[in-house]
Amino acid sequence: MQFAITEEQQAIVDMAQRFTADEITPHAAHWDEHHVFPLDTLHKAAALGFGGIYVDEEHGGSGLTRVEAALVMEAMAYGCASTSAFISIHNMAAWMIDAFGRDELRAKYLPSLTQMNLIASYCLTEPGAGSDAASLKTSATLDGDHYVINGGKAFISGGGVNDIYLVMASTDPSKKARGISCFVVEKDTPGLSFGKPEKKLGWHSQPTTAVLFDDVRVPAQNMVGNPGDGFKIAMQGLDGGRINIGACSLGGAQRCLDDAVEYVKARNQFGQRIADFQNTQFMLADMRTHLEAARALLYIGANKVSENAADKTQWAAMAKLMATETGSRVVNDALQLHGGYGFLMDFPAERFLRDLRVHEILEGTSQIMRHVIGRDLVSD
Ligand code: COS
Repeated sequence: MQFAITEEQQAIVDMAQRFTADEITPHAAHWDEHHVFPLDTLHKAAALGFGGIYVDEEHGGSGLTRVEAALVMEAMAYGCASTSAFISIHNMAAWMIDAFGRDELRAKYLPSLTQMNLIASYCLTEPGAGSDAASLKTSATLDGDHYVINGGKAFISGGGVNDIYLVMASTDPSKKARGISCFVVEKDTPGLSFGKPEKKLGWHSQPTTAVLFDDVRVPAQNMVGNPGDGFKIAMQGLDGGRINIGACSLGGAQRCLDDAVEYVKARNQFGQRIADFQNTQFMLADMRTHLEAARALLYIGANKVSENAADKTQWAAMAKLMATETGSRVVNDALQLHGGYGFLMDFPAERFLRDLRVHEILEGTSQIMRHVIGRDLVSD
């Protein structure tokens, strides 16, 4: 077990932190307030190799591990958790094509995906199939050399703006999870449409919409993997996605902790810096301690996923559970330390509070993480 990051990993962190300081942090509040989708910034991130961090180099990926991916996501989330998470979802979808797609599919899409000239969405959730993802109803029926997709997906990040949709649909409803298959669907395919952008608490730098399928004909060769593989592909995608979302919470929380430290040193009440009250120091101490504990767990989980360990799913779930819940708590405490100012948009804490809240819900709720961890403990 390794506890220190390598020189190469530190160089990647330095690069991601410089990119964040130059290209993300100065604009994040504006993106949030005005709901700006920062496409130029995404292209700049891709130019640094962040569009396919754990995609093979053969098709333009960076060929790195989940540890480096988490380090990059954490660094970018220090500026904007929403934008970092958006890039994470794209990375997850690109990896699914790379890991499970046929050579022609990989060659067709990956060079553009890794540059983020094409951006990908992950489409699993439906209005009636959230935590119970295998109960999805979207169907794909073989008709000659095409599948015809009907149904609808909900809460899709990048809906309407992204170019590629990785869609989980049932090709054999009698088999539930084992009857689900995964397809690449291009945005301009006839019959594909999008709902209105959802109005959300946070994650304002990316649109979220329903994705609707009305007799959408997709070439059979656009299936990722084999018929019936889709649920496992989706779940394996999420193993890594959950690590990245946890890393986004760590990055956002670290930013708020750092801001809080500066604030309490500058703010005077009762004739002294509020940093000099023991209550302030104890709060900061708890924030730092819990954040470092969550970080240690997350990077062990990232390593487990990189190594394809047999228990990687449980570790990814523990990492996400701990990082997202700790992250939100740390941000909430940072906001509290800012007093009334923390409630204003003049300080970033309220934006991070809103952006990090959904990390406890999406890519598997905290309750589903506990289910994944707990059922494994008691299984025979
Ligand atoms: N990696 C590989 N295979 C996996 C897997 C993983 N992480 N998780 C499940 N599978 C496999 C199982 O091994 C099983 O395979 P077999 O049929 O060969 O036995 C199959 O997939 C079905 O799994 P399971 O029986 O666990 O399915 P459940 O319906 O019980 O669902 C949960 C499992 C609840 C864990 C799953 O539905 C889930 O993660 N839900 C949350 C969904 C989610 O995160 N949504 C967010 C979407 S992105 S915002």
